Order: sequence, then C-alpha cells, then structure tokens
Amino acid sequence: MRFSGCFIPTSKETPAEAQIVSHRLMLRAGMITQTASGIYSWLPLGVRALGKVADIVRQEQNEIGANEVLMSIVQPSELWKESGREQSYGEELLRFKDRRQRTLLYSPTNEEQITDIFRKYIRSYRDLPKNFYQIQWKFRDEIRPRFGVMRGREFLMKDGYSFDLNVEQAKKTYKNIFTAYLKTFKRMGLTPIPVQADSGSIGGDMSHEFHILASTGESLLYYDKKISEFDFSSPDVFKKFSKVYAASEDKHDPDNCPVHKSDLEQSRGIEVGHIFYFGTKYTKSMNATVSDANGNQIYPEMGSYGIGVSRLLGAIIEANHDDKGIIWPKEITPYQIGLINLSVDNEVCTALSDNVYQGLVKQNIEVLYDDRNERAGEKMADMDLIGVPYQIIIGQNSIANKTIEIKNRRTGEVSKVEQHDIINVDFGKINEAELYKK
Ligand code: P5A
Repeated sequence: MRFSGCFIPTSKETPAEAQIVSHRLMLRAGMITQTASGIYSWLPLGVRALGKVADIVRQEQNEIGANEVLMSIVQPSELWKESGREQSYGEELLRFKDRRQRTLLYSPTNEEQITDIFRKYIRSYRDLPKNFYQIQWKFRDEIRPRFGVMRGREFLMKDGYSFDLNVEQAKKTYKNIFTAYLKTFKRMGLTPIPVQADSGSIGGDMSHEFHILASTGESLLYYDKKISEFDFSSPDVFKKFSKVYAASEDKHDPDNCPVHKSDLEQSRGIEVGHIFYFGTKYTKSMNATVSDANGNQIYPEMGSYGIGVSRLLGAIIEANHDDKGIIWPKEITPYQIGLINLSVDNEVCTALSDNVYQGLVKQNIEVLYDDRNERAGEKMADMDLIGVPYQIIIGQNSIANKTIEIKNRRTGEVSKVEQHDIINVDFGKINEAELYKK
C-alpha cells in the first residue's frame, strides 16, 4: 500500500485520556479511535493487526477440530431466563426492547445460545464430542471501562464451547484446548502463564486463566518461582503444569497455599484467555439431552473457552514497544516491510523506490510504502511509531553509494545492501525470508 492513499492518522500528541502505553500508541499510530466510553472504532492499521491475531486464533482452533460458527449478536432474553443468568448476570448485561416490547440482549457471552443450537440438532451420543467456536463482538456494560481495548465495553472475543458424553471425555477436551491456547499465544510472540482461576459468572468447577506478565496488568498472580523454568511446549503440558502452583488473586488463598513464602512470586498480568469446565450447568437448566448407548437420556458435559482477541493487541503492544512506538512481532505486524522514500522530489530516488515497491508487491510481501511528500524526519518518526519490523530507507545517499539501507526496528541496527545497478534491484538480498532470517 502507498501511504499517500492510506488512512493512517498518526499523531505526535500524547492523548491525555490514555493511561497506559498500549492505549497511547494505538491512538497515536491511528489504529483505533474512541466512539464512546469503552467503545472503539478500528481504523485500517488496527483492522490489519486485529485480523492477524484472529487468523492465528482461527488456525489453531481449526487445527484441534473445532467448528467455526457465527452466532447472532442479539439474543432473546428468554434463553437467559432458562439458564437463570437473566437475573444473575446483573448490570453488565445490556438489555433493550424491540418494537413488540420483547426484551433482547447484546451478547456478553454465548453459552445459552450454543446450547440452544445444540439441542435443536444433536440427539445421539454418536454425534459427540462436538466443539464450536466463533470470533464475534461482545458487549459488557463494564462499570469501569479503561485502558483502551484492554477493558472495553464492546470487544472482540474468540468464544468456544464443547459438548462431551462424559466427565472423562470433557476433561480431555479441556486439556486439548489448554494446550492449543499455549500454542496460540506463543505464535503471537508472547509468553503466556496459565493460572488456576475462579469460574465467576460462567460457573463450574475447573477454570484457568492465561496471562501475559506486564506491570500494567489488571490482575494479580501468585506462582511458584519454578514456573520460570517451565517448558510450556512439552506435549503433556497440562499434566506437568498441574503440579506447579499458579493462581489468580481470586483463587489464591494465602492461608492454604502449598508453596513456601520464599518460593512464591507475585506479579501483575493481563488476562488474555480464560477457560471453564462447568459440566451440565447449561445442558440441565436448558434441557439439552442426548441418548446414550443404552437409550437413556443424558445431559452432555460442557466447557467454554475464551480468548480476548481485541485485548491481545493491547497486551502485544505492552510487551513490544519502546519510546519511539510499537515494535510488532512479525506474526502480528500490519505490514511486513516499511519502505521510505526520503526524497520524493528526486527522480532517481522515486524510480528506485517504485521499483523496490513493485518488486516486494510481486513477492506478495505486505509493504507500506511511504511515498508522501513529507519531511524525512516526520516519515522516519511515523514508521517507527507504526512499528513495522523492517524499514527499507531510500534517499540521496542510496544513489550516491549504490546502497539500500535496511533498518531493524527492534534493534535499530542498519544494514546496507549494495546495489550494482541501483535501479534494477537484486531482491535476493531484501526479500522477507532473508530479512527475518537474521
Ligand atoms: C469463555 C468463552 C467467557 O466469557 N464464555 C465464552 C467464557 N470468559 S471471560 O473470561 O469472561 O472472557 C474471555 C476473555 O475475553 C476477554 N475479555 C475482555 N476483553 C476486553 N474487554 C473486556 N471488557 C473483556 N472482558 C473479557 C479476556 O481476555 C477474557 O479472558
């Protein structure tokens, strides 16, 4: 994309309302703009990064055989009367009336709705297990929306729901999803810490949260310091992990903690995922049954599994930035390469930049080409703020020295690629694979 044709409203000003760095940078890089308290519109750069997060989540869900659905955002309140949550969910649940005075609600989560779909179609044990997910907008009328997309009222979630024939199978499903979550966050360049958690309004008796450590995190975590040596990529990670103590603030009981005080660490974290096993809570209350092998009607065992897709953008930026701006991990970056033409008035510079641009586009590399007629300093500052991992910088020096400069955004290191023929660029040296190999 040519920057001149993009809508990327960057800003030098530090927004007064933004208390944490990820919120400030998302606003300054022109990724999001506030619509109302806790409600944001996503601008083109934000949409691209959000899409990258969603793609990884989707691939890992498909990998474990989950079925993607897209449930309506608006639900009838009757479904929530059946489960009892219409009352218990409280003020966070946004309700409204349609023209026939029926009460509708904007989904904060969808356990009831998926159970309703399940009971309409699935009647036999032979159809189990089943695992569903969606990537869909939620609304929760949070009492204190803050930190931008971290705690919004409207936010994007991956919510998954599983149905199994018995407790044993359901626990196996839970463990598979636990493992898939670790892999999902790892692919985003993050180091997730799973902790035992409280089930809250979802209900149930087994629950884990996944956290990214950050001083700005809203949650307080307690864990055995051994966890820093833990190998989260081992195949039986759940079993191994169950032996190490790690708990959220709500779950941690200082009087009954199995870890000695001297071995107990305390840190703040951003909750990017939360999974629940709650058995028959919804299948029973909503009378969703299947027949078992003996022809008896039984209630399937359920779990639900959430990833904060929009919150993850905040968490990723909290973990990857410096005083100049964002430093995207390559898996999430909205563009793989930034190309800056420092002298648009110089014909040779522009011809060279255009050539490089077209060459990269031909290789299907997502490139943001700053062809704007702006001051060099401004263009470099914008590219640093936006945080594209590699910048190709072309200016009068490139012509004089027959070199193209490639800057690594994270290290600031500049490497020079020599060109024998300055206009006909040798892309062997500046393609994406070469750059990211370093
Ligand atoms: C699990 C999926 C649930 O809602 N029902 C369906 C279960 N769990 S949860 O913990 O309440 O939410 C799942 C994840 O969504 C993110 N999240 C938020 N992100 C931004 N703003 C919010 N206000 C917000 N609330 C929850 C979190 O990442 C959470 O782990």
